[in-house]
Amino acid sequence: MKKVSIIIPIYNTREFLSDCLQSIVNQTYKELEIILIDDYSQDGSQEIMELFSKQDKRISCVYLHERKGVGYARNAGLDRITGDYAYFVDSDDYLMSDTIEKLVNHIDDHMWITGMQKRIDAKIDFQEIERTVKIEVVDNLPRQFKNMSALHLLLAVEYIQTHDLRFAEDVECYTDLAFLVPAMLHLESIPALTDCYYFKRVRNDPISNPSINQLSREKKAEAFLPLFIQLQERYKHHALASKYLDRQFLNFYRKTMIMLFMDEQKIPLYFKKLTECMDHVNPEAISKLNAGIKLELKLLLNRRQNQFTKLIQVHHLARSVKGAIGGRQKTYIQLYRHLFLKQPLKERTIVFESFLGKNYSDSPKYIYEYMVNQKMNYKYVWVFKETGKKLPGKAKQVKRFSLAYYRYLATSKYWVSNSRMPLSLNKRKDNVYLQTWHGTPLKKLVFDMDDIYSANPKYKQHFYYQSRRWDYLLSPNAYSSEIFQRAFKFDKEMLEVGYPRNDILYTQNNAGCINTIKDKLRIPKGKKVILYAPTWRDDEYYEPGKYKFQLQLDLKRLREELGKEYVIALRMHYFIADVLDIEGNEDFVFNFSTYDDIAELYLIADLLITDYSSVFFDYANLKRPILFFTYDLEKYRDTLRGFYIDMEKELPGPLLTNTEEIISSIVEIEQVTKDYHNRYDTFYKKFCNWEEGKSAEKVVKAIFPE
Ligand code: C2G
Repeated sequence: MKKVSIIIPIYNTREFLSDCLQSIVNQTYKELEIILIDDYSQDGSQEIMELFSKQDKRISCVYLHERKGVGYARNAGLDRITGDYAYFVDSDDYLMSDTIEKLVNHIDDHMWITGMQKRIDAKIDFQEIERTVKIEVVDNLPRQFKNMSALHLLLAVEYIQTHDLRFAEDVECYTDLAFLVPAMLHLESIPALTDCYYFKRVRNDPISNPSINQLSREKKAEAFLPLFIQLQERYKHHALASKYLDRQFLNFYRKTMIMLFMDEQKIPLYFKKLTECMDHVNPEAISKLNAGIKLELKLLLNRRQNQFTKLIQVHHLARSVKGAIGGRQKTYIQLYRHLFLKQPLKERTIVFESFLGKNYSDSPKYIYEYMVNQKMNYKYVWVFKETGKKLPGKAKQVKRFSLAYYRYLATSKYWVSNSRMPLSLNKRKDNVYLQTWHGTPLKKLVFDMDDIYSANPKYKQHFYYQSRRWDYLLSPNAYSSEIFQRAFKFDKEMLEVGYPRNDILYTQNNAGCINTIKDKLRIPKGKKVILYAPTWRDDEYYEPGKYKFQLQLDLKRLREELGKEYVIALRMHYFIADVLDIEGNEDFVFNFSTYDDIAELYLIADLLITDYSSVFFDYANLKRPILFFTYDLEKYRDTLRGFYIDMEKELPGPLLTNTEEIISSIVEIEQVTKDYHNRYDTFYKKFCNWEEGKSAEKVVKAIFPE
């Protein structure tokens, strides 16, 4: 049996390493030598290496004493192999259980063989992947190695040694080029198995721990350009190598350099190196390119930096115009960038938005109303999905994503919002952005989350760029301040003054105000109100921002047991797109899912039922009973999100899993209240003690000059 030496370089991949190693030790092909090279990881990856190597004798570990880079680490692996074949795996990727077996079974007399790569950005269902092996012989090697990767190649060790194949060591990325180019020189084709997979993980956090592919364009340019020159010089007499390298360079120029030059300040930093690269490009390689790019490359070749810079500007302008033709939104964004952002900033204009324009609510509403009541001298603009709302004061209402929306966002000095603003906006230097956020966190937030199950796999990256614009962040309690700083990577000013949205829970918690709201909502007189306000589930969606929800409460049973004394106010999270069916229960169940402000619902509710929503932190300001309907606690806590607090120990009410338990808790609500009295007290002190009905005033005084 032939032995396969698997080489795995490791650098700070603790969170993925077990998946990777498990998939290797579980390979159906057993004759393996597994060489792990730790490139001086700082995250404790070594513990996982030890764990696996203790359990499997085929594993050997090498520890480097300083960071040397992936090229060096793989070469260190090559120096130690004793097998017949070599195979490289990255420590955040993984294989199907029979990947190696298939490769070995089909390599026959070839020097190398490969299969397919699949990019994975969430957990996958292996069953779904078809398993019939077909062999294709690929004779267009330059095309096969377009992605410049030596992964998923099973190579005869004899071939590696005869041709002294090594990875580049002095660069942070593209090390594989140095290995692949000479590998191609002596072979004309490669068999490729069409159903033998290598799973390439697309990491969800390029901010805290980028993979090599996720390095910045600057870093990529610093590695690629000199390596290209070096390899072109080394292989100048090999037509195939030169052609392959030219193609890689031209792709790199188009995909990376031109994008990098969107910021024209970057041109002088790379101009000289690019001209040197151009000296090595065969003129034939550029003959088929479009006229614009060809001209840019010629200007590079002739060292015309000024003309080149001008042409790049034209290139980007043309791109924007072309983009703008794609639709009204794109046109607005171009106008925003090229026209509105250049207009003067209006010092006393404030744009408010709550829950992505869905409501007139939350802290932005109460900050606005405080300013209106104080008759402050500002112009106010409110962003809504549907305009025409009745608001106090004289705010201008603009439709989200309309032309006016872009104009006001570009020219208003202040933005006040409780959620993120679209990535397509560029905040200008003197703009002041108050992020009020929308809740004390129970469920883990952004950079505290491991796997991302939500509809947008680029969630962390987008969140990071969007939150860099925040100048102030509101915090409702000391517990949240600490979490926000870490989970949002927020290092600007935290306004620790409680939530303006909770002011009314102190200033209007009296019979008069409560009855006014009840009348407005047509709640029958003499009935107590149960508010059911659950949150959303990350993995149950139609598309980003549109989530599913299935009501697990048995409304009929609730009505039978509680209908005489209570009514139910249903309130779905603003992400929920499903409309709940309450047919036949209209006099008992009221659906307030689209009602603007949940704070008013808190005021009229005699008790709250929720699950993992932050609503209970706010509702607790009223010191009224709370029940937790946590029928999917384990999945939510252990898979979807993870929690910051131990729900079983710290919550101010019982965790219940079905309608019957809810009914009995409500029937016995006085006893439940007594049972949870002490916990409620501790909870209130920890989460509500900054609230006293004056948060809006404190925020306004901190940010807006009179
Ligand atoms: N909300 C609501 N109705 C619901 C649930 C939530 O009106 N049924 C509002 C509340 O103001 C709540 C806010 O939306 O405080 C946030 O809702 P969560 O359920 O806590 O979920 P999420 O939007 O994911 O925000 O730090 C807090 C978190 O990030 C949670």
